[in-house]
Formats: sequence, C-alpha cells, structure tokens
Amino acid sequence: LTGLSGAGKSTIAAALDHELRNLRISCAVLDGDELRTGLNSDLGFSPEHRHENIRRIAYVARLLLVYARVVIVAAISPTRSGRALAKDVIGDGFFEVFVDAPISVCEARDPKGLYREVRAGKITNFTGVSASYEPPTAPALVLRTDALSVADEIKKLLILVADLLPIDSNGIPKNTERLHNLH
Ligand code: ADX
Repeated sequence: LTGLSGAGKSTIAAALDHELRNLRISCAVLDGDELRTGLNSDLGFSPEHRHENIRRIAYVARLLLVYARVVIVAAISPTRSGRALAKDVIGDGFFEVFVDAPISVCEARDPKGLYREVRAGKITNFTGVSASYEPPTAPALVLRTDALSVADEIKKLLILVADLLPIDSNGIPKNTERLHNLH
C-alpha cells in the first residue's frame, strides 16, 4: 500500500488483516511507521534513507511470506524505483496498491498532527509538501479513500487477491468444509 501520510494506508492494512484472519488466511502487516520505531529507527527521510527503508521492508516481507499467505505493507514508499525494487524482491504475487487521497484531505485528517508541524516549519522533507511523491503509473488497484468506505476498499482488495487465495472474489472460502474443520 503506497500513498501519502494520512491517505489511509495503516487503516486499510489493519482492516484487511482483520478480514483475512476471519477467513483463516494467515497474514502479517508491515507498517512503515511501526518499523521506524525499531528495525528502521536508524533511518531518516532523505531519498537514500527512504530507499533503504523500502529495501529492508521488502526483504522482511519476503521472509514473512514463508510463514504467511499474505503480507500487507503500509509504507509511503514515495519513489517508483523503490517500489520497483520491492516488486523485484517479492516477484509473482506483488500487488502495488495506490492508497490515494488529495493532499488537502490528508492534511485535513492529519491523524498524527504532522501536517500541522510541517506548516509550522518543524518538519522538513515531508512527503507531498516538501518532498516528492511519485504516484504509481500502473498500480494493480487505486483506492480513493476520500470516496470509498473502508468496507468497500476491503472488498476491492479481496477481489484483487482472490485468485491467489482459497476464497472467491466475494471473500467466501472456496472449501468451506476444510475451514469448518479448523474451528
Ligand atoms: S517512507 O517514505 O520511507 O516510505 P514510511 O512509510 O516508512 O515512509 O514512514 C512515514 C511515516 O513517518 C509517516 O506516516 C509519518 O508518520 C512519519 N514521518 C515523519 N517525518 C516524515 C517526513 N519528513 N516525510 C514523511 N513521513 C514522515
């Protein structure tokens, strides 16, 4: 999930994680914000550090894919080259999803109060304001979070990944008997 700060990436990641778990599909979430408190706490927001951030996240995602059917990554990942690297690392089954909302909407939401700090000059190199964001040119899916409900976004995501999972495009398990036996 790529997009501006405040576009809704973490919200969608958490909701999709919840939905997939309900369907008994193993999944993991890698959230840029969270990883920056630990694994990536040595990184800042220069282009080089953002690239390194995505490189590490991509390799962790690949490791997790040994144990989980789905790995959801929520990170701004502002450059096409960074996302291309992630795609190369993951290979088949990589989906680039553009979590899109106008910056005015992201700024109005301002869930972490960061845009306020940016406007006050306390944060520099902020994506979409003083650092660039390169929108995907051919994303697998675009989610306009100012126009869709989270529930509708999850439906679209399930349709996107259904072919790779034991569910149909409505999120209904293909083999209900096996799933019942798991309860
Ligand atoms: S990325 O650009 O390197 O992919 P990442 O998703 O890991 O970014 O982290 C973005 C989060 O860091 C934002 O949601 C925000 O909470 C915080 N942040 C702090 N400073 C900045 C900044 N200058 N630009 C973007 N995000 C920032």
